[in-house]
Amino acid sequence: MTIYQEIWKTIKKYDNIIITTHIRADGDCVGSGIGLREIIKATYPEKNVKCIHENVGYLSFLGKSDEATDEEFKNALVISVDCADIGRAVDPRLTTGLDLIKIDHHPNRNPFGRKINFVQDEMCACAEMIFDLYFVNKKAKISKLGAEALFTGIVTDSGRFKYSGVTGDTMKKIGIMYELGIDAQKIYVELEKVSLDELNFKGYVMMNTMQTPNGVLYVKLNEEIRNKFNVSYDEASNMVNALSGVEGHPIWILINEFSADEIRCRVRSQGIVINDVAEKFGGGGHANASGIIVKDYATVDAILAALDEKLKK
Ligand SMILES: [Mn+2]
Repeated sequence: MTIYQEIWKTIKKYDNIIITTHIRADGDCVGSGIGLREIIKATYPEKNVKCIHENVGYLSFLGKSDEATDEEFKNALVISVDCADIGRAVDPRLTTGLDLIKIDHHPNRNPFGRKINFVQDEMCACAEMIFDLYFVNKKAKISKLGAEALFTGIVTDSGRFKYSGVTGDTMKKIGIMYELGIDAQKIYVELEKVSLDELNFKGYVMMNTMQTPNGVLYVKLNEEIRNKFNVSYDEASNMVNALSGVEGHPIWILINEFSADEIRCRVRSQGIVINDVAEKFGGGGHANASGIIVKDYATVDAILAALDEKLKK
């Protein structure tokens, strides 16, 4: 039996299914969650399927999170999507269900699924895996919302199809989504909306970007700056992309002080592996996109020094 058949067999067995995502929601976790819910609902209309996710402004076009009681969790099959580590799960009740399946595309260091841990870390988005789950099952159906949710997951996690995880297969799946009637133009408009505050904030980030001796670009943000431009912590973190593509600066890092003793670093690179540095400092992620949470600026300086070492030639 393939892993897909195993997952479908498990889904078939349960009347109640709750899908959970990860904290600090992004397009892929919400897109994967809603996509999977829509697939199961369209395929088995009699089942009660919910998706629990954080409600994020720029993803509101996909709909609000469902709600589930403790009792509902206890009587449900729980499927976690796009969540590498159980500590990052959006709802701690995911372990209280009748069974727990993990579906994810990050390195599988924490296989918290009970029997099924379906992990493909070469995939550019978890939504691509969810699409496969739909596509391999000839009896499976999907709604337009489901296809749009999966499209959103792939578009956001692949940086608009620019990252290395994108393959011919990815694009074939996108082609099928277009055939399913998705309104891609509407989705791009939704994803790319910015407020005037965000525009001004982007200007601040660009003007205040600094570099280490060998050219690692970095910018430091804190609550005072976020408040000045009226942007949320997550909106500020997403600004890491504003530092990308600068010629001769293949590593960049956004340092975002979450609270007095919690400084979160988003490290990105082009062509240089940086998750080894992230792991050394207790973080992790992909080869070119990692995150690290530290307690003080002395550690931030050590991270900058370690990344700077990579550019020393
Ligand atoms: Mn993802």
